[in-house]
Amino acid sequence: MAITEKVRTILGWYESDNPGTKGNLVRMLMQGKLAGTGKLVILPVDQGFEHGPARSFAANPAGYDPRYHFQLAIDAGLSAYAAPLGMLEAGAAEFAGQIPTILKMNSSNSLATEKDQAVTASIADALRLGCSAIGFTIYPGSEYCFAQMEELRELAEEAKAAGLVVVVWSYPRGPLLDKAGETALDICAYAAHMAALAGAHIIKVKPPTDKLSLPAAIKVYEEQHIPRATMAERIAHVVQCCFAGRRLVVFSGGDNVKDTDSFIATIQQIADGGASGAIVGRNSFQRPRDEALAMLGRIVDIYAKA
Ligand code: FBP
Repeated sequence: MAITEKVRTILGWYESDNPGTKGNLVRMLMQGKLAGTGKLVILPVDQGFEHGPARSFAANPAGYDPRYHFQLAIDAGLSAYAAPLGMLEAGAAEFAGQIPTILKMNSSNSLATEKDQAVTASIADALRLGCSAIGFTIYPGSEYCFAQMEELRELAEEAKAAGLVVVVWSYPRGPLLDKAGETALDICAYAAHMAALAGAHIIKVKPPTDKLSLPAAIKVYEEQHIPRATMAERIAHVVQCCFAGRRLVVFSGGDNVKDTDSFIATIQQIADGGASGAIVGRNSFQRPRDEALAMLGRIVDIYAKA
């Protein structure tokens, strides 16, 4: 399929990348129902590590089977499917070539007391499994953030040399930040910017609230009247902080929201702010399959029109 002008423009943002990496970006941007639009909807299923199996899959037990998620992403016409090593190994051959995959390279878990992550896969794994991208989480603000950034540097260098795309989950947490601080606008924008600086092709952050956290930043946000009253304004600011919109920035879904209409309304506001797309895990796979497909269809429609 010929790429669209929109996809060509996006490829132009990534000036230093080799044909392999650009080809893998194209694979994601030309996949599924959003092919050619420059937008992405991704299914992430790494919550088994992050939150444990029952918290992740008991609500919809079909999700205990890794193959369920490949099929869900394919049937919903999504752009890519992201998961840790074992999940991808359990379906990589059966679904080969049907959906671009992102190998989640590091994970935390709810039993750990430290805000850190273990690297649980390699670039060789990503290539062996035919992945388009690696995914890596950093926790800006944690005591371990420098080590995490250094791990990312090494893996990103290797991934780019091998022609893979680098997706960075940038989730602020640590002693300086309470729960409200983790999603405050200045912190979210800062975390997204650091992911861009670390060389991410695709940046993944949580949708920001209208709170501000760092005293030195609050002063600037207020003096410069940076708009933040609406979700769309806040998203626009985060996107601007990622090289003036010259990086793909996708926003995560969060806990399962029972009221689908209010969840969809939030996604609409995020899209209105200029997001590159959505990466929605629990809100997808914790719903019964029919409901999940209907809801993902609504998200895809929003981005198709954005
Ligand atoms: P969700 O849509 O389920 O929030 O998934 C997005 C995600 O980034 C996952 O990849 C990750 O496991 C999870 O959020 C982390 O959530 P939290 O920070 O709430 O533990």
